[in-house]
Amino acid sequence: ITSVIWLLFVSAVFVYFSDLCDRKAEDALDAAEVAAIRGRHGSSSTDRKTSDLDSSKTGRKKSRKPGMIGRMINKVLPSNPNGPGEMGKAVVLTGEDEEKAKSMFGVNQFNLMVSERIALNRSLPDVRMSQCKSKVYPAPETLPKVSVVIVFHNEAWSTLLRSLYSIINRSPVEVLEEIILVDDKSEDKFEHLKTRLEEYLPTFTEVPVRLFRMPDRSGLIRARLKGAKEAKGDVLLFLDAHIEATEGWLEPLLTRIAGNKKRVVCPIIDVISDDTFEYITASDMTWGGFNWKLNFRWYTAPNREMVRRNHDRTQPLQSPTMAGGLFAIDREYFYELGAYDEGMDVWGGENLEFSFRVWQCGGVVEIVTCSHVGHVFRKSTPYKFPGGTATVINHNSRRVAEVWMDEYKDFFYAMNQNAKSIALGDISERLALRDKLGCKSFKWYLENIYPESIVPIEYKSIGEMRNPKTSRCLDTFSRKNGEAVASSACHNFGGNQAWSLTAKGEIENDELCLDASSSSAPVRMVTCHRKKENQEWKYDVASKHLQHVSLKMCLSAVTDTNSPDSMRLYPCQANDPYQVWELGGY
Ligand code: LR7
Ligand code: MN
Repeated sequence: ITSVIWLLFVSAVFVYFSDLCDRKAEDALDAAEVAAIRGRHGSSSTDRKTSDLDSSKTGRKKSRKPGMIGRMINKVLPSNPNGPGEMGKAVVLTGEDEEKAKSMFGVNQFNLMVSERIALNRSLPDVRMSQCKSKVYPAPETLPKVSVVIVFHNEAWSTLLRSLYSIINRSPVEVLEEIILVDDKSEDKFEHLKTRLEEYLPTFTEVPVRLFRMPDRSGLIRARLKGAKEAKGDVLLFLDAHIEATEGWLEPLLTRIAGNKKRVVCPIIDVISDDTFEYITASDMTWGGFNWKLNFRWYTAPNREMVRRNHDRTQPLQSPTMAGGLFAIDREYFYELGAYDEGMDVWGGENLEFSFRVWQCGGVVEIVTCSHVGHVFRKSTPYKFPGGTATVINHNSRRVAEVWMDEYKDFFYAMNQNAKSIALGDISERLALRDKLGCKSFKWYLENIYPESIVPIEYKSIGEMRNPKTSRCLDTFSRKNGEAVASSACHNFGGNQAWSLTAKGEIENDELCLDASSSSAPVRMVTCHRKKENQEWKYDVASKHLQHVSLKMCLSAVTDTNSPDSMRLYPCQANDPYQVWELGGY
């Protein structure tokens, strides 16, 4: 996420918008226009039993001509080409508004006031590569039908509804079987998600929008399982509840699945600014990876992937992992593969679990670069994690590591010693699934799908690096790329003191490698470049020396008086206790 977030600061357009599209105007429109549509399509809110939230049973008919995009809705919500946020432009508040917006920010962890000013059916630029626009896809009626599944907990009205409008208005009506909403027991104070939502959904006359409610807060994983269970379409398409689909987003995704049902496909996830709601296009050269903590991370895709695609950027990019929130999968294949791990709570981990499972068990994860969907990226979560954030995330990640990662789970635990003490739950069913599907090893996955991983494929040690003389351990102190490495009292918690000596002779902590460029300067931590050079070391088992290969000098735990809080190389000396290093897990 972080690699994309900086884009948010790119060129804000400072325009002042008056109150022409505030909440009140919107509400008035709701009542009048809703009545109009109901009249037109012969259904009314009284047709619907309140106990039955499934609004697809309200006798609505698809009224669009084949091949026609869902413009009907645009007739209902007038479009205002000069309105705030149109064409994906930033909305910047000033004065009192800005103050008020700040005080509301925490409710959703995005700028709710800005979101509410923007039309629910706002226009967006067509951000596709030009060659994508001229591609010809199979006729919509020949494509698999899709059930869109959106789960939400405490979502804002405007972002949820804008998600729906963008999907309906920018998809061929023939392929949309339904949109399934699953309310993961939003809190009562989110009143708009109750009756107001139930009454609004039948106004979507083009596509059934069905609402289900979880009886208890179940987390996004089990909420999605509920949505999937209700779905009738050939393809399941999961989306977060604060997205905006762009022109032509759906056809390329479905076409890939129609060609091979073992493809699990994601759009490019563009950034909708959490502050201005500006639509910012993300790079098509980015793929998904993960770090030792088992956080999903975006990285630049390697050149070999460009070569595989004959340098055609419109060809789908095979990605080691997916972000998790926005993807489509053949419905039968979803179940063949084991759906989701029901033992996972609230948020986190399921995206890596799904990615590993797809690859290890014979499928493919792709980013379809001709499909763009925007997502409101948030810097923190607005809702509670029952059981505690770290506990929940570590629980989920442990399940990923224990079921799918074989010996490489040691990297996760080295980063996260605490995780070991957190309950794992029963994983026997997931292990049986892996067995039943005859899935390949994690090593196979690293070798064949993700050789660029920062989890090294071949390694000699993973654990602390201790100097017994001082009982101090090599420590990153959470410093960043380019900064000096240091040592501190060994604490046995891993994390900043977790290091791996790789078979290539790198000494790495997550994505940073020990790097020495001169015999007089502090040893630094630099993003691993895999070219040996300043990052190649040799460990001598007999002397326990750690020698820098090109400088031919040894790492010493002696405190460098010239630059405290750093470490240096010294001429290698037999029997110097400060040059002795014990590598955990060697
Ligand atoms: O308990 C919950 N119940 C829910 O229904 C917690 C969340 N949710 C809903 C929530 O309302 C939202 O619609 O689940 C969806 C995802 O939660 P977000 O939007 O709060 O989190 P996120 O955008 O950071 O989530 C990313 O990582 C998650 C890990 O579990 C999921 O995989 C999300 O789907 C994923 N989102 C994306 O991939 C969008 C791109 C972000 C990136 C990278
Ligand atoms: Mn999200």
